[in-house]
Amino acid sequence: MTDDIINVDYREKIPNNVNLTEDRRVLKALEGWHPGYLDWWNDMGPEGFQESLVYLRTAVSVDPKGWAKFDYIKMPEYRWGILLAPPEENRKIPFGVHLGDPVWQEVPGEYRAMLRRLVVIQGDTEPASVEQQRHLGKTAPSLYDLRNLFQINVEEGRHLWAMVYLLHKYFGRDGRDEADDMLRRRSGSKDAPRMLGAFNEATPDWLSLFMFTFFTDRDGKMQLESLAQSGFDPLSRTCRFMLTEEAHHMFVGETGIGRIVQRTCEAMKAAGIEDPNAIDKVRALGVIDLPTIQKKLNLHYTLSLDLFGSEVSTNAANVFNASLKGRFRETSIDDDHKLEHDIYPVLKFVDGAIKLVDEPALTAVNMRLRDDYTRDCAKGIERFNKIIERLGVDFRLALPHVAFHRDIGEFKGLQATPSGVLIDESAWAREKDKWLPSLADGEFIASLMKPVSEPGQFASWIAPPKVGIDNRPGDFEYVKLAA
Ligand code: BYC
Ligand code: FE
Ligand code: FE
Repeated sequence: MTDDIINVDYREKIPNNVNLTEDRRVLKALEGWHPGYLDWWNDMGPEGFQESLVYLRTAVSVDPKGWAKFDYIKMPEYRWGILLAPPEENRKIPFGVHLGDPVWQEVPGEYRAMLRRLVVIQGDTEPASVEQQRHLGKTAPSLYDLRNLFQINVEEGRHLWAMVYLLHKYFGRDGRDEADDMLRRRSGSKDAPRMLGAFNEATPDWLSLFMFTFFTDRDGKMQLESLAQSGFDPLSRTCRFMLTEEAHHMFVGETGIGRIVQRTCEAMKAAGIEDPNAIDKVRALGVIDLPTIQKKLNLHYTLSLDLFGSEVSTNAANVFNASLKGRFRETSIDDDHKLEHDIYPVLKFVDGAIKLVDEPALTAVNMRLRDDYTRDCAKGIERFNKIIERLGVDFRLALPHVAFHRDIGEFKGLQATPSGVLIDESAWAREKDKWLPSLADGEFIASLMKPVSEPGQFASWIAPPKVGIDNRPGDFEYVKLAA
């Protein structure tokens, strides 16, 4: 592999490993888009911290063994780059009607619209998350957590660049228009909302942030894994590098929730509280009670389930057939990779009951990806349960049933309990505050959200991390706040 593919050229205004200097048309188009991006970052990026020095990693290579460099940097000066994982030699299309053909380096004309739609939807989520999280800096439980939030934010900004590069390079004029629209839509806006449901929801507090990065960034992982299988090689290579960054986002979610759970259990034990449902007593300790953590989990898991689209979907069948978007770990699945005759069991609402129904596997690829996602989530939940068990508290967190609180697909418009029992509207209205965060829960959590900005100090409701970022000591000043 030559060095100019592995290493990133930082002498350029737009760092990249795609040889932009020799691609005048795309370079000019991106330079035209850049000022609008910076305006967007300044308007919609982390509020109140644009002048702070943040200890951030920047990707300087795409070598899996060492691609990041850590340094203090002001976020608006972050070097957002265009980085594609190295090409795999002689890569063949791993699924769909083009199975076995050499991968495409250009967009096949017949699939242009379909592919553009995938790139636009993927791209739209990235700035959306930055917008959703822009207020959280003001209530960070520590400088360590503040830094992690900002690391995620700048990398989601880079993920937007990744998709915008594809739009400018491969989709001509309409690609340029789509890239401009990415900076025009706003999370939660009435007139120009972001495209997918979960990306228009609020992220009001840090428990929500950790749930979001655990559940919604994990949808990102699953979707990127599927797109990394694409027969369109530039998309595949882009997604492969994004996945290396995604791992950190999920780490922040998982350790964040784990540290909150740990702190709550430790505080309960120290105070001699045995009953996890003694909510007022637990809250009086300045920690978040486990039932409230369960409610937040219910909310963010189900919002993220909706991101997989309908269980049975012709859109999904078409993009699979066209060899544009594959399945999770496509190449390790033992089947024909065309799904001409296979079936897949789909949980559906039939004759008033929830039943498993065999569907053509081709139309059920969304369902399959969602099942893979659920398994991945469940493993994480078990790791939380280990913490609770180790600290001797009698409580288990669990994923709710997939029919609970859904707005997309088979269970849209129905009401079900977290264990999957169908109920009517009035029962739902009566009970829902037991299952989803209520106004009062939100107010309680908000009352805990006081910023902590002494190096090495943490808010009452969260345990310190086991290790620092980049092996830094516990009292490291991850963010130097501007005076
Ligand atoms: N909200 O056949 P259907 C990430 C629409 S996250 C609103 O059911 P399809 C990240 C759908 O667009 C990963 N609308 O589903 C995480 C369609 O509308 P049109 C993001 C929805 O198309 C954290 C209609 O319903 N990447 O990276 O098979 C931080 C019928 O669609 C929703 C991707 O999603 C919804 N939830 O699947 C930062 C990958 N669901 O076209 C970043 C690219 C469906 O009829 N996207 N609809 O008007 C896709 O592969 C697919 O578009 C989806 C939907 C899986 C999202
Ligand atoms: Fe992302
Ligand atoms: Fe992410």
